[in-house]
Amino acid sequence: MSQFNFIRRCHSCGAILQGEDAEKPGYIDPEVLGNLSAKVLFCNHCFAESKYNIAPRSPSADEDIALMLHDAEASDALIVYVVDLFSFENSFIPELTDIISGLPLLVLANKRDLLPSTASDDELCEYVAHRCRVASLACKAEDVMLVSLASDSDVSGIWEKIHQKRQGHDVYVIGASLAGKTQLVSSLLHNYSNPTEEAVASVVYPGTSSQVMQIPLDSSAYLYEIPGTSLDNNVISKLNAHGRAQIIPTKAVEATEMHLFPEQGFFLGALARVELLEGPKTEVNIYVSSKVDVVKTYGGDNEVKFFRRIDRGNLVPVAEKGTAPSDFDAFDIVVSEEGSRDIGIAGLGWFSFTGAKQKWRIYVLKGVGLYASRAKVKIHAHKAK
Ligand SMILES: Nc1nc2c(ncn2[C@@H]2O[C@H](COP(=O)(O)OP(=O)(O)O)[C@@H](O)[C@H]2O)c(=O)[nH]1
Ligand SMILES: [Mg+2]
Repeated sequence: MSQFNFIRRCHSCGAILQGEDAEKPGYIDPEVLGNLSAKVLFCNHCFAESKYNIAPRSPSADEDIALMLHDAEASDALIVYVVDLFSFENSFIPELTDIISGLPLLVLANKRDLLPSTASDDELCEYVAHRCRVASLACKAEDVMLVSLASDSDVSGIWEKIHQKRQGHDVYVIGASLAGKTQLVSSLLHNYSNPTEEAVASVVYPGTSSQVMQIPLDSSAYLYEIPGTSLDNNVISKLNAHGRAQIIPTKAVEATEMHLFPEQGFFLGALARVELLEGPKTEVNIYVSSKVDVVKTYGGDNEVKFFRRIDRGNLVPVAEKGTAPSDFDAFDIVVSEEGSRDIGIAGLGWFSFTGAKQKWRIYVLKGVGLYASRAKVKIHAHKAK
């Protein structure tokens, strides 16, 4: 008599599931495959593609950058870390910060012009240093300089700090893509006289296939501008050029104030949704580019309202892959700290409030990073002047 064997296949791609060869299609952990009571199974590849809520994402590390940073470590180089003050909290990459954690550090917190002028500079430096320490970099407020590289023409203070801190060693300029590294290097070159016979050049960094800018500092040391780290956990990576232009502010962000009772919340364009699930009436200040729609919600079925607005073209910006509930991750954040707090969404902005045991639910495009932190701009600072 013929025998029919039950073949288990991936519910998403249809590959025949197998637990032997991780390189071949249909691979699944053998213990999961052995679970006969599971009716629906996904191969590891499809599971990773469709996963929800495993953890807010870190950006991915690049091998060439790791190799360059190992050189920096071996030569006791100064690390000049350029960050975009508007949005840098999710850009640290543990594999890379581990390599440089023992090196001298100068953090250039760029795009100061995008933050309210009423925010205190001292508090911003302390905030940046704190976020660096959370990312395991030894950093004090004195190691942070607030700058607006696009508009400041005088970078002599930066050169001075670099020479003072590098102690004759090399300098590596690092940071996420779009933080302002190229802007920094071109501003530095305007204020540079070459003390050597060697030219400033764009070279292939030894042992890698990456092109880097190399500026001679003396007969044995260089400043290198190394490639930017990825923004793949940033909203920017989910948008086309038009959407990017909408989420990147062009002037200081102004707080949108809102008072929320439980069940109320807001949409941030078609890119994120925030709901106050539990807690007292809470005042929030929302900081996003002025081109992002901020819409208050009053409870009821926000999901239906959100996608209906998107369908009608009534909520901008919109991500192409952001028009169905399955395109979003959801996270619950319970705030246990008191004082001025922020919850931020990588690349899009943040909202601040006074911590009082609130429970928030945040929906973000899949793969976009979130953070909860002490406040970058204290809750009433924008009213100070
Ligand atoms: N608002 C503002 N934008 C800046 C500033 N510095 C750089 N940018 C912009 O940020 C973007 C990325 O700068 P770039 O130097 O190419 O970054 P890189 O990827 O780190 O090299 C460019 O569009 C710059 O015009 C600044 O101080 N303020
Ligand atoms: Mg660049």
